[in-house]
Amino acid sequence: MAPQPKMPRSWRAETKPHKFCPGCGHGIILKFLGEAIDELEIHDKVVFGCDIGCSLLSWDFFNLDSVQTHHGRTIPVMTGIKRARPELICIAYMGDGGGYSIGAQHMVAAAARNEKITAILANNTQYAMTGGQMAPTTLPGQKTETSPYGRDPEVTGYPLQGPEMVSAITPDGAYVARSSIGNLRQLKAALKKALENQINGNGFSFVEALSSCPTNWRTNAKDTWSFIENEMSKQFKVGEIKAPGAVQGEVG
Ligand SMILES: Cc1ncc(C[n+]2csc(CCOP(=O)(O)OP(=O)(O)O)c2C)c(N)n1
Ligand code: SF4
Ligand SMILES: [Mg+2]
Repeated sequence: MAPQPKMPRSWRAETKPHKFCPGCGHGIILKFLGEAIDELEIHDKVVFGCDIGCSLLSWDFFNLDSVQTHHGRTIPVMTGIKRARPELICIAYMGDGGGYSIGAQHMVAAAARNEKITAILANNTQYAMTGGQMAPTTLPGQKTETSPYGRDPEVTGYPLQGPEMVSAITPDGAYVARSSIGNLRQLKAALKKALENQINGNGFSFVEALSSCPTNWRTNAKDTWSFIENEMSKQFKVGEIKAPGAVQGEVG
């Protein structure tokens, strides 16, 4: 008999194989989110919310209470659920367009208020679901459908440093990190710490994960990894940025 894939307990097996393209980072991030939920044994308490964008393909990904929201509105929906039922563990999962562009005001407001939810954002440097348009995270010189000659920072600015922004506006108690699908141990450690921060009732928890989109980047496996490791990681520094009572430094 062929070996069976080992799935986190929190995954919904009957919806696998999942709907993301081959090589997509979303599935990798959600695998380690699932493992973190398993290890913390919080299945009965978690409410998973996903945004519009390719993150919406996770609406039936987990065997957990799940809700799919309008574009950019996952943070306020999960904030509402958390305020009504503080004993629940509320996770808002979104893309860089959802969190830093159309939903930027919600990210800023929730961070400033230190809402006790966990926001997880997949940064793939563009609006993937709609065909690869420029996003706040698009790298200088990066070609997209709406920057065919490469992003010119003189005209459209430099990439938004989301975790650094969230770190600057959150009060004590917040947990903020940037991780990457290029460093799985660090990614899982950051996701687990973000959930623990909510379990402990400390404040807003935020993890940005550098993610891949080979479909819109039009890259093979080698070039996909090279873009993450050599281009994205230079622009976006991976590591823990803020943690209650911790010395600032690398996660995991
Ligand atoms: C209010 C609204 N505006 C625009 C859209 C069109 N739209 C759907 S997905 C998307 C971009 C998603 O990009 P991102 O949030 O980065 O997620 P990704 O697909 O890259 O994972 C846009 C602009 C929409 N669905 N709703
Ligand atoms: S278009 Fe990109 S982000 Fe969307 S599922 Fe495919 S690889 Fe993933
Ligand atoms: Mg995106």
